[in-house]
Amino acid sequence: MAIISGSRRVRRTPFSDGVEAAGVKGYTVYNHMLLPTMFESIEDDYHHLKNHVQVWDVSCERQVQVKGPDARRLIQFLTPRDLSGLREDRGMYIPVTDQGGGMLNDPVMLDAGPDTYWISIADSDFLLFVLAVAGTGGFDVEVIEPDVSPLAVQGPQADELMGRVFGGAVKGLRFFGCGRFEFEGFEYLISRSGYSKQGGFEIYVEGSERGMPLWNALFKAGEDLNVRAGGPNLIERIEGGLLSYGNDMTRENSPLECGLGRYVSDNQLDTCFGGRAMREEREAGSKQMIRPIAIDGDLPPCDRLWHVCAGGARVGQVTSAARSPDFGTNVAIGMLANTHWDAGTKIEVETQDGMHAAEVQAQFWI
Ligand code: THG
Repeated sequence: MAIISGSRRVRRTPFSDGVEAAGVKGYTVYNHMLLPTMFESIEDDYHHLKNHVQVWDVSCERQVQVKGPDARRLIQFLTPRDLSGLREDRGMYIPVTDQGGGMLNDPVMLDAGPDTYWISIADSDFLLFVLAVAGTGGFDVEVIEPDVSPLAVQGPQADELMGRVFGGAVKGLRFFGCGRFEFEGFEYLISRSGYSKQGGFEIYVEGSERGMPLWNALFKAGEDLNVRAGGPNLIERIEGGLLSYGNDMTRENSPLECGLGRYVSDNQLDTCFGGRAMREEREAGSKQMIRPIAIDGDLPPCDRLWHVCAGGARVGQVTSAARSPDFGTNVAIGMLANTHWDAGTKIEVETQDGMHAAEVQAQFWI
């Protein structure tokens, strides 16, 4: 593919200078912002992520800040996940749907202070939706995109590196736990989370001017750990079954079809947006579901939707696929009809280069 032309619409991030100095080789655009996807090669970055530690510019995980007396009530209206367990020291993954139960976004939400929540969004114009619901629903809230840019530290040496920069206490965070930790006189909100299965943290950097000093400090402190710049890795996230909104799921899909049923709470379905549709689907059973799929042969890049066929009929689609060095097969994420979603089912995948034999897996490669 050709290079991306920069402009104010395709926004730079507070870390873009560092990303460029580190030799970024590939970008995608996410929430109208640059997201680095490749430094050495997808495979080299993959091995490095699994063995060392990487610093990721995930500024494109923009925050929708909802603040005010009705903030909590508004967010509970927007998600089917029961938020009664929300604590200020824990983030929560919350699916959000339209009125018909179609996925609009799958963000992470955090308590960012008194009556203030940050919704760390996937790639859809979620701010517009929240603004409209808040305004027409009479919720007493202010909705903005604050100057906050997540910086992720991922990989087996993430604890060591973060401890060096923010102090050892940060290593005490549990999965999705969060707290404030100091660096150069400012307290950063940090959570143990991130878009990989290798473990790590996300630092919510408030104030663009703080971006490069923190970036540089992490690289300096991690020199002997072989720290590198990285980004969400295609192969690693498919192995781990991490879904990408807009790609593996869209408004065409419900949270249940996406395998996110554990975040759809029965006690919210009478009151939340899209609840009736989700209840009906839960009672009737889903017609299709996200499944892990192993595909044979040499694959072209999965840069479009691939049809899945069986016995001459279409039974689903594959939306992410890559060769996995560690598992010696092509790993893939697909949406399969209930007639063909059982583990062990043989299917065929139609790529731009032809048909490939494939098999439904019992679980992702974790
Ligand atoms: N971190 C932050 N914001 C984000 C993402 C992130 N916004 C965009 C995108 N990623 C949102 N999508 C996801 C998808 C999966 C997860 C987080 C955000 C995730 N899932 C855990 C898993 O599948 O293992 C389970 C989470 C749970 O059980 O609560 O981490 O990565 N800030």
